[in-house]
Amino acid sequence: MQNIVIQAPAVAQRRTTREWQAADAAHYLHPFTDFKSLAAKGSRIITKAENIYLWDSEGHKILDAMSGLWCVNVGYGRQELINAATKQLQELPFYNSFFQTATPPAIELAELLAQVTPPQFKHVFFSGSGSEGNDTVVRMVRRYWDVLGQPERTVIISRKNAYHGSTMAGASLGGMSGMHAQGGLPIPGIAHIEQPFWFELGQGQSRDDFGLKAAGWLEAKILEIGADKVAAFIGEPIQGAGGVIVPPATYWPEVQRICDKYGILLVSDEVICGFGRTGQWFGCETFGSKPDLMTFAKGVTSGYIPLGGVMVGERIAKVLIEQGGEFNHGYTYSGHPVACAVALANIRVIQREKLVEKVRDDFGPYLASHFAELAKHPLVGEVQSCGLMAAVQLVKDKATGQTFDPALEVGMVCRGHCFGNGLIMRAVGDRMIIAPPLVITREQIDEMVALIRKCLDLTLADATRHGWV
Ligand code: PXG
Repeated sequence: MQNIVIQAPAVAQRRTTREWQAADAAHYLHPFTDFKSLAAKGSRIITKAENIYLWDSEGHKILDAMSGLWCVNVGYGRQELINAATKQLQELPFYNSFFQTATPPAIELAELLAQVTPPQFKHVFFSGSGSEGNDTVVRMVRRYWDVLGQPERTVIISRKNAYHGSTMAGASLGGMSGMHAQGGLPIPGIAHIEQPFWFELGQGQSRDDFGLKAAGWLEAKILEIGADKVAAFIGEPIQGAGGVIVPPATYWPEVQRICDKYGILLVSDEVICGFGRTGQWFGCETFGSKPDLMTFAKGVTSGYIPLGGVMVGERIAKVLIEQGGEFNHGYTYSGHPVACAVALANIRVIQREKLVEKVRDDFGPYLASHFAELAKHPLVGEVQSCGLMAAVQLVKDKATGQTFDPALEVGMVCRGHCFGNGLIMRAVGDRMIIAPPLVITREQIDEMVALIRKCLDLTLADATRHGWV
């Protein structure tokens, strides 16, 4: 990929930007969006993509440092994935896996997933998305305990500021207060503990001490509820949507020890961390836990087509298979043949191009060294990175770590500069985050970091002008 000039693929411009925006505002309700304010402003219309770049309807080229939405791991425009979809659409565009039937791509993908996931996983349950995967998790862990004759074990412990999706169960597991405030959430039987966010909750302690303390909140919650009522603990290895919160190294091994001590199931939500993002195939391998269930989505198909699911560890699979009888759960698109065919092609690309190893040995450390330099910027309070996900925390006072008044929305100011300068970077409050495609080159990392630095400079100039710093 080195030194290749990336061209925009040709796309016929069917309408002008204004026409797209007008039709969008008239008919399309976007996810997580203030409908009225977007209609007034107009959406940015993305029309094409290649490698790590997007183009909008005005012809602007944009470096997509968010991999679409944490998913386009192998980059845009990969012919193998396109061919796999085309071939499968021609051969068998759909058949279900309900009534004692299956399709070859779903079977082959189940087999391949058993190979690339940690050894405790031999079985998979497919869904259409990460949210549906986590709905499956809730039903499956409760069913497991029921079959074992412990139906009172229903409570699932999660964390504040976690993101596990937007369905009723997914949003309940998640710890986003804005989501709980709408639609009568969380559903019963979900409890939340504090997150392992050192910058916010742990300053004054070493990261390692804080990691043990944060894991201790799990034990305290188990004791408060009663271990005989707790079914499982669920967490993202690194909280993604919460702001790329990389936990201290001590955190996950201690969580594992606590789950083992009380016999509680451990669920690793790998929707973002899976398929190479952290420099191992799955985030639990980077952080040293041995989950019983693993939710996946996004990177399994590099987002080319929707697919999600749950890897089911042998501890649970054995009980459900041998003693469980019928599991009354499933989706029309569980094991969708086209999605599974694309996933197979995607995983083979990741294997053949050794993307996981490259993230671990090359791109991850290279990105980390660049981010260590960004840490010197006057607006930056801390940087965090792991593999190809990273965060920059913006602060008012670098010396004391004092944060900005959230009402100033400094993160959004910075995000505005990114948008204006050809870079897609997310703002979570005042935490600026990235998760670029795993095919990014060193040259492209240089380009991305130069853009980030420029946008930090522009944000600092704004903050200085307004008297915020
Ligand atoms: N678990 C995790 C860890 C996720 O990040 C889901 C589950 C739900 O997946 P689906 O496929 O149902 O969306 C996710 C999704 C953001 C953002 O703003 C993150 C996600 C989705 C939308 C926005 O960072 N993650």
